[in-house]
Amino acid sequence: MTRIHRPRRLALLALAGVAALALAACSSADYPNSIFTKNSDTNTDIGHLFNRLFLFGTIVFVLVEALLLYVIMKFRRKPDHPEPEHVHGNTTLEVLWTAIPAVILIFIAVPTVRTIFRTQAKARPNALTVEVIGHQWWWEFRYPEYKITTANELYIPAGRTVNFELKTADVIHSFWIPALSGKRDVMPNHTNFIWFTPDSALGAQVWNGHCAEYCGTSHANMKFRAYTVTAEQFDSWVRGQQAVAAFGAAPSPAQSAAPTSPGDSAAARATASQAGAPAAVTPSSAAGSQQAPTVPAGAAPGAAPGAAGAQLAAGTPNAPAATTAGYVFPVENMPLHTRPQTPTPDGLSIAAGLQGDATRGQQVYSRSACIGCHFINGNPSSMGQLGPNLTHVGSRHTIAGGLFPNDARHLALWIKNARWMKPGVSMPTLGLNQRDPIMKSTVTKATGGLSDQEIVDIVAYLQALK
Ligand code: HEC
Ligand SMILES: [Cu+2]
Repeated sequence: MTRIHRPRRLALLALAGVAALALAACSSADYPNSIFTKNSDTNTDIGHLFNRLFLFGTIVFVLVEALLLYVIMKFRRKPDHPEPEHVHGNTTLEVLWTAIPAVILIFIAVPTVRTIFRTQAKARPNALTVEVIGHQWWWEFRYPEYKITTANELYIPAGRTVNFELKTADVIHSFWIPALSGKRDVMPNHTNFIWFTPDSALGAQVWNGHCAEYCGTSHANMKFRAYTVTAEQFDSWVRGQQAVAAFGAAPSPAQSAAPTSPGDSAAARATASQAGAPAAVTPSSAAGSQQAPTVPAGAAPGAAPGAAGAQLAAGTPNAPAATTAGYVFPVENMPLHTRPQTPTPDGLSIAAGLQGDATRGQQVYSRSACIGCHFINGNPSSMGQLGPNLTHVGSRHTIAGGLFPNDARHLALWIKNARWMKPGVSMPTLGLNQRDPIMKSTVTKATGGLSDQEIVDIVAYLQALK
């Protein structure tokens, strides 16, 4: 009994498995990180190659299995059958089973080698160069052509070939945007390249990027976002990013009326000169009319209430793109799979009801440890190179390697205790009375600890850096 039923049950199981696999392969829309896309020349090429190899493989599999089953059935042992004839060598057969696989290999090798040569070739000379620098555990993106440095958020124009120069500040990482291209290692003391052309039909969309080579404690937290945008949006974004930090927030009424100390008036002057820089603050809409008039400090439309007062409501997104100088991908257009959902540590919080003041925040920031690690174009005291460039941090939608949304609450918690939010980071724990998980000590006033009010002020300043 069982002897008859067992194979049938196995066959049924196998069939169910195949059916499940076939179903799973149905819709690529449900798999936003799938590599099986036609979003770029590279992925289209690799997809063609994959399909072709899969087809050949399937044909060979079906033929071989059919033959096998046929032989098993046809020559199975039957009662009273004589012992079959013993054969030694058959030239025809041997030539055939050498020649057929050789031909199959040629069919596989030619398109494979051709695709390798195509994707490994040098990028077109007119390609957009983006320098990618891997850091433990975040991504730096530089556009040498435009003199832009940003972090964790990559903007690339759809339809133009982008040539990535891959470098690392420390260990080996791997640069990967699955839906747009293959991955490539980022090696110490060596520049690797990878290029692709996002399909011109893509328009403004956002894609997930990952580090694909284990690089230490927070490797899994080393992600980034890639925005494909139209050529016009890209130009507008470039102009916005090239501008000096757009900190045009009006000083609070008390300060603008009568500076109380030389320090205050110096800060106010600094603010005014930054706001007066070309294209620093424009009232333009998202797509950006770039010739919008320069707005003097104190009269920046939209900047006064929005930038000076950071709202600490959970998940408050940045002020809408209306206050930005250049194009920024609209945060509300980000699909769920590109929005960080990382929980924050239980027990890490900021006192409720605090109002941030961007001008005060700029002062606190400019005399804190921050300036030794972060660069802000337009804030002469902030010249550090170790951490992400914060010149336009307010125009980014995520922070910390795509780990958290860039809103007031997450920024404040991050400044308070980055090492608790993301294990292993070199940014120190800075909140007063917070425990630094790496130093295993408590932050005090003497070690530069920041009060919640100071943190909220810094957040208002950072959010004003559109
Ligand atoms: C010892 C160097 C160091 C100091 C000091 C430091 N940071 Fe950082 N900061 C970093 C590094 C490194 C990262 C990236 C961490 C990561 O994502 O893995 C970072 C990330 C950030 C980010 C997220 C940026 C982004 O785009 O992801 C913000 C905002 C930030 N720091 C603000 C501050 C502020 C404000 C201060 C001072 C109160 C400060 N940092 C002090 C090194 C530092
Ligand atoms: Cu990495």
